[in-house]
Amino acid sequence: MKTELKALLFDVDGTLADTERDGHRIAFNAAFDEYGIGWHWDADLYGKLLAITGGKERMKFYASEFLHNQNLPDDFEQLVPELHAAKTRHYTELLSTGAIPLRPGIERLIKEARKENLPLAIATTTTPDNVTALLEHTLGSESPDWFDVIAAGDIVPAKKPASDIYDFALNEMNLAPQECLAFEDSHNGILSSMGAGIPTIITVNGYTRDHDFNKALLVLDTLGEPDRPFTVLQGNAHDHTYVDCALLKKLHSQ
Ligand code: XBP
Ligand code: MG
Repeated sequence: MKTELKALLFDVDGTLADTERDGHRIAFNAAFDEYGIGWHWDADLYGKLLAITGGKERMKFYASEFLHNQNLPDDFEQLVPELHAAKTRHYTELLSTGAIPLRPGIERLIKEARKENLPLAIATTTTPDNVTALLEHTLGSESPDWFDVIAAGDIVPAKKPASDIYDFALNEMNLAPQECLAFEDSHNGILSSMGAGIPTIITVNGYTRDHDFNKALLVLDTLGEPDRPFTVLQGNAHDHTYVDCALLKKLHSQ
């Protein structure tokens, strides 16, 4: 017998909102300027750096793989957490201006799931403050409470593509992976969600359109809206034109 759909788990960056190029990247550069270290990540370079999830990990990856650990600021290892705290400050300030909207269909689907008493959770590598800031400035100050679990950042030692953050969220909700659906936007993301055994729906973005999603339940450009249909890139959308709970139940029982 098929299990009932009992929860939806959302990634944040790239899935809830297009935060990377015009959000995180801008905040990293602002922190680099603040500390006068002479680094600048343009949009193309940042796409390559997204191979590594987590801001602190990404800075260390840049230093080792792109700068070959040459001419780094003094005490670089110790500076990374400080730089990252500055980056988080710049990023949350940027979000507070309303600069980054939610992606199409996200608010509608979250509100419909709430009406249907379908539990919600977050599983992300980003810093918890970033999640709260995004939710508060897009869905309102109460909205972090809409999620049974917000699993984020350093709460687990191994970030995506490891499955740890999804394993953590499932454990907190006391649910089996087959009782859930995950929403992701990237290869690292789906490795993590499917590594935890959760069937996954992908909405691609500019940085992830060409990633390998062959194990996904469905790959779309966006979740779509009634007046703004999604484009199906892979899988069967059962003649729906936007993602709602009815479609999710069909996909889940597939
Ligand atoms: C998101 C990330 C994050 C952000 C930065 O990956 O890679 O690292 O870019 O966040 P995913 P912090 O969407 O797969 O969770 O700087 O707060 O670490
Ligand atoms: Mg993501």
